[in-house]
Amino acid sequence: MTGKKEKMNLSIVYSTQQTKFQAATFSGELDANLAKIAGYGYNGVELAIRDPQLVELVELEKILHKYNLKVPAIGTGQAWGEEGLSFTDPDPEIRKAAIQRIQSHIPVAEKLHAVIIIGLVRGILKPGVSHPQAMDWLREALQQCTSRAKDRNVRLALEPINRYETSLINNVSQGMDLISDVNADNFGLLLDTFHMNIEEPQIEESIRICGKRIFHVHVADSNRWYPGGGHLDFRLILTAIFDTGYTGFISGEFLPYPDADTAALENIDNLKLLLN
Ligand code: LER
Ligand code: MN
Repeated sequence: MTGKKEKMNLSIVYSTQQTKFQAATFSGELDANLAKIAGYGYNGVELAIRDPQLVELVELEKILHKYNLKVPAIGTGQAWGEEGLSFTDPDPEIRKAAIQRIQSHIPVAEKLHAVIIIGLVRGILKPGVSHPQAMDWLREALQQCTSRAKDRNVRLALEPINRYETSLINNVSQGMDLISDVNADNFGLLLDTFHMNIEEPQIEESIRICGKRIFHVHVADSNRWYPGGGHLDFRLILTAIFDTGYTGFISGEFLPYPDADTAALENIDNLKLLLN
């Protein structure tokens, strides 16, 4: 593999609260799950956190330290999924609450050296809201959040998400346009291979276009199973990612099929095999 990484940083999504989101492979008892994740060979865990107020940070750090796990990224989509908070809601109070919620992640992200993910908290196009209006709200919200995060050296990564989940930023080209509009060094993209397979004309070319703006990566196969469970070519995809100079984590976000443990093991086995 050109652009080969000697040691791939591998993480997997863990939800700190119960969630309806099906592709959070692990959720539930913290210590037991992090023990499992580390035992499988992962060196990181991506934390899905609905509200940082609900997280016992000292306890969390203790357990992360015990299992020698890093936290590359914090997922925030449950604020949308469970509470309906979004940057583009027609109700200004909801938009304000969404901005405050994302800003409340900044101290935790700073402590854990994690990127804050902007997934569905950007919202969907609600009835009565025009696309240009939603994009204005989105840009303003991101400017407020990135400028607050900058003081703490925290980065934000917006995830292009496929058209069946939102109509706001589905692909890399729209994401890169938003990056130039927001105009902040600490704002980049999270590339998710499941969404890319639906939306990108050519996955490796889109990865190349992002270059240094790749702040985080989610892997799932074409059917959102673990890599190897579908028909994506992860050798080509990982090569393109590492060729940009990316040294961050490759984070598994896939369905817990046939079960969470098998999926986590298959992911790590299959990705490590690509290095040999
Ligand atoms: C979250 O990372 C994601 O990929 C979305 O599909 C969530 O709805
Ligand atoms: Mn994702």
